[in-house]
Amino acid sequence: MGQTLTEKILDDHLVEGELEPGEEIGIEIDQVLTQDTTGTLVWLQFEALGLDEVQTELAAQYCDHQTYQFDFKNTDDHRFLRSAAGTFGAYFSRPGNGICHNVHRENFAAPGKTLLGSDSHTPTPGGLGQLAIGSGGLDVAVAMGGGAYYVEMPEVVNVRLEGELPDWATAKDVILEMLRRLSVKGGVGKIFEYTGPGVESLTAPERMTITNMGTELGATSSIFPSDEQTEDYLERVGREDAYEPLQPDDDAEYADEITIDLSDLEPLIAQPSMPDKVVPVREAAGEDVEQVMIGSCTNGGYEDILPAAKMLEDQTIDLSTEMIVAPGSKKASEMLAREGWTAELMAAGVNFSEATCGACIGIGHVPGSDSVSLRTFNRNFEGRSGIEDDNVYLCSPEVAAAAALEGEIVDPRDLDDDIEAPGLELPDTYAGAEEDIIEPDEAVDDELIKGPNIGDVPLKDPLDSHLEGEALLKMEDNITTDHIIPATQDILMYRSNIPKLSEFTLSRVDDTFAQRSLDSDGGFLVAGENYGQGSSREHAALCPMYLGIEGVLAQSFARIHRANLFNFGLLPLEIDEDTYEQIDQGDDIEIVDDVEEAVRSGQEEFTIRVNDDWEATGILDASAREREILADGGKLTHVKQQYEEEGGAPADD
Ligand code: MIC
Ligand code: SF4
Repeated sequence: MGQTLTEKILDDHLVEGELEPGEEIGIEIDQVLTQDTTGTLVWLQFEALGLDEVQTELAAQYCDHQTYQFDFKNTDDHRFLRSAAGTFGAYFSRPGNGICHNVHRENFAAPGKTLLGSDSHTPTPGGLGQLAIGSGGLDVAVAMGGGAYYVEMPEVVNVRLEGELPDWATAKDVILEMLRRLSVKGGVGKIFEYTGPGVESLTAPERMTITNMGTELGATSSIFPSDEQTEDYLERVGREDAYEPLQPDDDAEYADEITIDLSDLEPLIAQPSMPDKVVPVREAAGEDVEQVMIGSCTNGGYEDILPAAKMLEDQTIDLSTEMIVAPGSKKASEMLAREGWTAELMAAGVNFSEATCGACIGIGHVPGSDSVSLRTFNRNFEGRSGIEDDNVYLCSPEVAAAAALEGEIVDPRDLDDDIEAPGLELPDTYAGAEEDIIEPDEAVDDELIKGPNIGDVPLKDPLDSHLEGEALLKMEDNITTDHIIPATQDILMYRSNIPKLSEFTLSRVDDTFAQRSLDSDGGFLVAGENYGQGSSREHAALCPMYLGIEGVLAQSFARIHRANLFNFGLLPLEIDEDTYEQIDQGDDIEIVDDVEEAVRSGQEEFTIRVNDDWEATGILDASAREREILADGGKLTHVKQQYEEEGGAPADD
């Protein structure tokens, strides 16, 4: 039987398990990436594991999320990261050089390689035929030390593309269409593999807009074949040697198939406040727009900003609208500046930011109260922009530029005839910002530099036999990691200081939660479906652990967050809808079984006694490896024990 492209790459990297959907597999990781807001913990854990040198082919440390350095704590984090990259042997991309996914795709991404990154949008270079997966930082640290990465073998779904995009429809509309059809939960446990005759019409950057935002489907990853378009892009970024043609076999078998006819697509928009609330732009037309932003790892590339610049050339944006461009990489920024496009945009009334994530997580350019912000980003979770009741819409750069011109949401097909569809144009060569990546052998530092805000990673005791405590918080479906640990400026600066950061845990849901948790002796979280969707930040498990939370009872879990719960020793039990409905906040929860023994022995059903009155079942669906991690009190302790047993060998199980 033929293989899918995913299976081919996994087969090449398989160190444990079988490629059966639902089975846990261990794979070898070729490249890792990390960024400034997850990276400090990655390196602190790398250090705590006693590792002293990067073992993967390549490791890259980016400084991209908080580059305005509002506080010395951010600057200290960046200095620590530079020192860690120098000490342990990683590339270091300087603050302001751009968003990890953009800079990685320009400089390092390669077809056929595996990439693990402590950022949920790590799947971006799937658009170049790389198998790239997002994970918590501890998994990245272990992989960087030479250990395998463990993941549930996903179902591989064939997304068959037919036709070609018409004028004004873009790659963003392809992924918005996927979200419209499948929802933010539709990709859990899946890899989307794009095939079919429509694939060849999409350039590599367009493909990477699609694979980037596949994360919003909850997917493990998304991937395109590596073909002439891949080769063309790699030539333009000056890395033709990295090219390797890769296709699925003709008789590959997929778990499911979805067909999208590109020629049927039209401009789409995700309405506030979920990326899957997608409608045709014409349905949202007429809404006043106060702020327009082009940028992010989804649509912040040179190829994304150029169409908007062409639309705005010799035009002026509406007087009631502010427009900001935040390029995804400094290279893109430098190229646009050298070609004169920055000046064109400025003349039209647009402002430029440095290349950063920034506004995507509410750092700078926070929308005004009761106003609409239209962004080319990938997430519009409520409050993520930095104001609680925000109205953020997600769309393509073309739709964003159209709104800036008109001051309201408008389908660009309804603009005056003198604004032509700009189409997509790649530069002959991507050149610029060559000095902003420090290679491991040019490292500035060879020892760790820790400022006063950089603490240790707290450890948890091994799992208890008896777990009991209050249901401290009951939450609804689709709780995001932005709810659990927000990434806004006031909070982000404590990413390396867990005791302080944990004070903000779930504050956006209930600001009494952290104190109540500390005051109670243990306790549980209760949630609906898809708990922990969104970011990879392991702080969303680590901080509840620090506050004494024992476990989470949820109808279902998002993939990365579920892994993070195991990594930090929190018991994730699945409950059914009836149980969810019946448990109230404040109820007393007791896990009746001998928990440690049951976890280690492979028991799946756990008895939950509520208020000493009624009982329900919680399911622990976990591999033997995950069970050991949980019972040992988390992965850091577990892996350390293994290293000791193996005489310090840098390897996972
Ligand atoms: C995000 O888009 O939410 C982030 C900020 O990039 C996160 C990483 C983080 O929390 O540091 C992600 O996507 O994993
Ligand atoms: Fe940065 Fe936003 Fe992309 Fe996350 S989604 S990496 S915050 S640009």
